[in-house]
Amino acid sequence: MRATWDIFCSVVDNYGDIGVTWRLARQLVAEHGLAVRLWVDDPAAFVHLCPQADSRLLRQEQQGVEVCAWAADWHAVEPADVVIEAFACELPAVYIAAMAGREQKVLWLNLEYLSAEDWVEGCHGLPSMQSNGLSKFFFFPGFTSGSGGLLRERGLLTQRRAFQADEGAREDFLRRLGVEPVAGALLISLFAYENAALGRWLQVLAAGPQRVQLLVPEGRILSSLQDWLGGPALQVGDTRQRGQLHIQVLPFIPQDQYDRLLWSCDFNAVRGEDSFIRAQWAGRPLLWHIYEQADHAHLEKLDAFLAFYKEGLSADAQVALVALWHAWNSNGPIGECWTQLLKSWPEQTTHAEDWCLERASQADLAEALVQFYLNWL
Ligand code: TRH
Repeated sequence: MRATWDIFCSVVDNYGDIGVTWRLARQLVAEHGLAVRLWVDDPAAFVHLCPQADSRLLRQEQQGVEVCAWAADWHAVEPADVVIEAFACELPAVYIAAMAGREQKVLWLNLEYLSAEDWVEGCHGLPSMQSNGLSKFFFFPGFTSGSGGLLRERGLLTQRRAFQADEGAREDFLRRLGVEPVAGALLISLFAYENAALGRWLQVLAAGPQRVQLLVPEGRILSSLQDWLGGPALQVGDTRQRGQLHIQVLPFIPQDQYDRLLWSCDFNAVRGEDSFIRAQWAGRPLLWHIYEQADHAHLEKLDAFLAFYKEGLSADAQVALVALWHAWNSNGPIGECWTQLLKSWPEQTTHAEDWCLERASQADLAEALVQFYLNWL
């Protein structure tokens, strides 16, 4: 009998919650042969990531995963062997009661947000006793072997390298997206929240010595882009040129295609959690727009990652990297910081690939979850 897994996803905002859980669910099915139900409380957000899905269906199978609507009026179901509440979402009370009453014991996990902070290793895997006698375990993704690891599908890096080694594949992919490559241009993808620093970066790119092609999937950053460009409201497919800078607005594309976009670009600006990890697997220099938290807690998270990521870079390259990421996340002088970063470009590029390979030597998150379950049994 295949072990059954229930993953609960409450979409708070944006696409990170559903992006992570949908990716994890597919991997547990494809690589570990598990029977997985993904409970989503916002079917429209799911359809955004999986356009072939139907948001009206209460249950549907997508890529081997049983995707279920997590409706407010919960109907009793038999709990699975393993239950994951993603990002501390609150499970239906009836379901929790059924978990406690189940003859065969249930492993209950809270999959936490990603952080490179030191305390993660100490908290990863800890149980917390609940009032009904069940234990809930905290499972922390992370960048070190003492954490739960990062989502990474088997063969991902092999596919990525083959794609990057094949210039024709890259051009075909971009053309299918409606992108005509600009000869000799540095290709940049931009996925971010609204960011007042954007205009200062674009100003420098427009006036810079090299052509730049900027691809912007539809999303929150478009309003900042619009502010800088002025003129009529931007639509998917629109292109604009300012000096050396060629801009194109792309549609929001399926996750697999988004990977290919990241693999195609020389530099990726990403955000949140999942796109941040995918950019690391792309092996190219990146810029992270971290999800803002109360009391600037996100800035500590940003620095914890930077402290780790910058290791191995020369002193000048470290300074340039940190300054750029700070400027992007704190409305700083990103134009000057970009110019500085370009001075260590070859080093930044090599470093991105080295970082990726090092992280890929750890167990991935799905594998770590399965192993945790087997150890717990
Ligand atoms: O959407 P996000 O900002 O999600 C955030 C973060 O997860 C954050 O930690 C969390 O607290 C908050 O949500 C609630 O960024 P993220 O995590 O990168 O998720 C975006 C998803 O969208 C990711 O799976 C990649 C995917 N994507 C596509 O599939 N196609 C696209 O064209 C683009 C731009 C993204």
